[in-house]
Amino acid sequence: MTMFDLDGKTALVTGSSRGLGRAFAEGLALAGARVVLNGMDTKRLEQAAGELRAAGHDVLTAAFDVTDEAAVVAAFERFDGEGIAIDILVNNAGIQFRRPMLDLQLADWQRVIDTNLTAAFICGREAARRMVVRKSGKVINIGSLTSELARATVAPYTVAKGGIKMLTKAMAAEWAADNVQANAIGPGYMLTDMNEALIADEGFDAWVKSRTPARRWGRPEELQGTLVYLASQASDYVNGQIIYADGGMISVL
Ligand code: GCO
Repeated sequence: MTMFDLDGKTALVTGSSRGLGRAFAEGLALAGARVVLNGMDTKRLEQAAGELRAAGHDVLTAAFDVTDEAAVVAAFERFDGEGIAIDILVNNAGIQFRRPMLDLQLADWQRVIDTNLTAAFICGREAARRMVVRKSGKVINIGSLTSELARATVAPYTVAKGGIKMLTKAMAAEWAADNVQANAIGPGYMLTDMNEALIADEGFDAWVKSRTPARRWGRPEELQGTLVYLASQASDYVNGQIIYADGGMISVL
């Protein structure tokens, strides 16, 4: 089963001081990767790093704003200078902003698009510039059920996640020939702090449980296996795909 082994690989996970990103970093570390945690809150970032190091994992931190092109370029130049080759990039950083479009300000629309979509392009470009030279790399973008289906009040998130699905295909189109595989994961409704308000809403909670064949919310750690698969040799001939880990929600009416 060495095809899933990430020993000797270094993975950068954006937005990984909490939520799904934290679970993704842990999953890659459990498979043997050195992980680079990213976030804007250095206190939270160091706390997450300390927890993973206490569990015996090899962890670095890189605090930069994924929406700031200059900061991303500088971060990758730092990695170059320190001899850190990013073998696996997980474009996870994302925000949610729930508001009907009729009441939505352009600035709020733009903030979500910048963080959830454009940042994946910027970080993907910087990582791939190095991966294509090494003729090896894995890019895993984090989509959503809203990569396929819309829900009222989350338009910018939905548009960004739909873009993530197509950005993944575009990355495959341009980078697969250099042995860089770009794929995506579409999480279902997961028990994360971003969904706290939804989980606490009895009506929404009942809807998720009735609409999901598994009849429950997902746990972040339940995404780790899909991520390790897409980050490992096991998926070397898989390109441009989005794998839904959603309890079956996207597959049924
Ligand atoms: C929402 C939720 C969703 C989920 C997830 C579903 O407001 O509907 O935040 O967007 O988080 O993206 O795949």
